[in-house]
Amino acid sequence: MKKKFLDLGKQPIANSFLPSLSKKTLSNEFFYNLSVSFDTKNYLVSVTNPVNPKIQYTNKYAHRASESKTMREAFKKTAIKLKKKFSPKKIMEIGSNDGVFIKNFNKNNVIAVEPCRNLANITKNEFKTFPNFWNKDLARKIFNKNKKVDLVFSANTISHIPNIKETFEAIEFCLSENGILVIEDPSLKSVIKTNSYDQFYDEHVYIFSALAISKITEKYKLKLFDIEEIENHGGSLRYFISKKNSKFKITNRLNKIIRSEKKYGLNNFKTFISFSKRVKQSKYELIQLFKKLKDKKKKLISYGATYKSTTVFNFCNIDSKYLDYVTDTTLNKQGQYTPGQHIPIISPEEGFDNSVDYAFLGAWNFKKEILKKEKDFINRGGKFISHIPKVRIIKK
Ligand code: JHZ
Repeated sequence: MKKKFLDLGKQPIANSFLPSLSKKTLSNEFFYNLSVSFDTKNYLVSVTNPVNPKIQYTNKYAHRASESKTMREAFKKTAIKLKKKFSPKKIMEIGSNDGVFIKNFNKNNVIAVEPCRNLANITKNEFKTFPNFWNKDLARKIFNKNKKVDLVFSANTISHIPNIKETFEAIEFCLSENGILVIEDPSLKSVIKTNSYDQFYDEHVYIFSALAISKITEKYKLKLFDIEEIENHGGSLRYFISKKNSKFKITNRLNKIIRSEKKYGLNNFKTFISFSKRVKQSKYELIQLFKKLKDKKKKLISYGATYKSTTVFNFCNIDSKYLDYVTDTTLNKQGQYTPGQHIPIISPEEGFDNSVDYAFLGAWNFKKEILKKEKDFINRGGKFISHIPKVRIIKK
């Protein structure tokens, strides 16, 4: 049974940056009610009413996975590791974005699936790219009885697809006998532990746990046999999945993580109710801090026009009254406005200057990279603010 535990209010599509604030653009802005539920049977946490993927993954999709050094390095490291461990001959990535992962493989061995045309266009000349949504029809188009894949990789994508049954059945269909599926997605335990409620937005239909993925895979003739805790995006899990009757044996570290999730209460509705209370407190504290700084006539901006910030700004009603603008390195976000609260987005070159007193870390998942990069800002007395894991001004 699905039980609702968190209400994040009226939200726009997290990636629907606005090109202008014209009447027409504003009147077309789409909003929906974002709430989050827990399925007591499958231990699955999901957005209660997912949005239609066709309005999310368009030819204007803004996120570029290769925009941060941290992620470029992480994908490279992962590719090397997977090559060494599984020696896959044929590889497919579902949700290949701008090619940050596949570019670490021989182009003749790779198939890319990416429904956002603007992103698929980036990889299509070098890699065999299908500009389609992942489903059974596409799986049948690419593969047949004899042609199968040894490694399916998918980072921050499987959790975005509402139809779990179709997704996993299509993957099971195309895996070779001992082929493996490797998925990376934010970990539910990290989200709850660090109070990162902003990991909930329209695209994150699911926030998975090992408990949930092991139940899901069982249903679709698959087997979760191993897992790794990784640092990506504030704490993610990398799941290793194979066909049910593959040679792979369930590892001790998987059993250990499942035990620790149970101990933490990820199979218990009460855990989510107390999380929801902490989220309300976080909202209150963030608004209080922003108000206090504005009363002192400080200049506040936000650093990184993330999708996560869409949730924070709309949940907490943070607009240009508090934040002068948001800086972001992504070219196609610059010159646009944030979804729902309409804060201008500009380049760091233009906006991250001496006039800034406080910068809210919208991209808190890259805190290490950003603090290292912005030493000058910190040395001249500039301060970063984060709401993760607690609302605070970051001390040096
Ligand atoms: P970042 C997206 O979420 C969407 P977002 C998606 N649904 C998902 O799951 C995750 O990614 C993985 C900028 N930046 O990665 C670049 C700077 O300006 O946290 C990005 O626009 N300066 C697929 O949007 C943004 O911040 C910097 O120094 O929440 C970071 O976005 C750095 C490091 C980043 O993902």
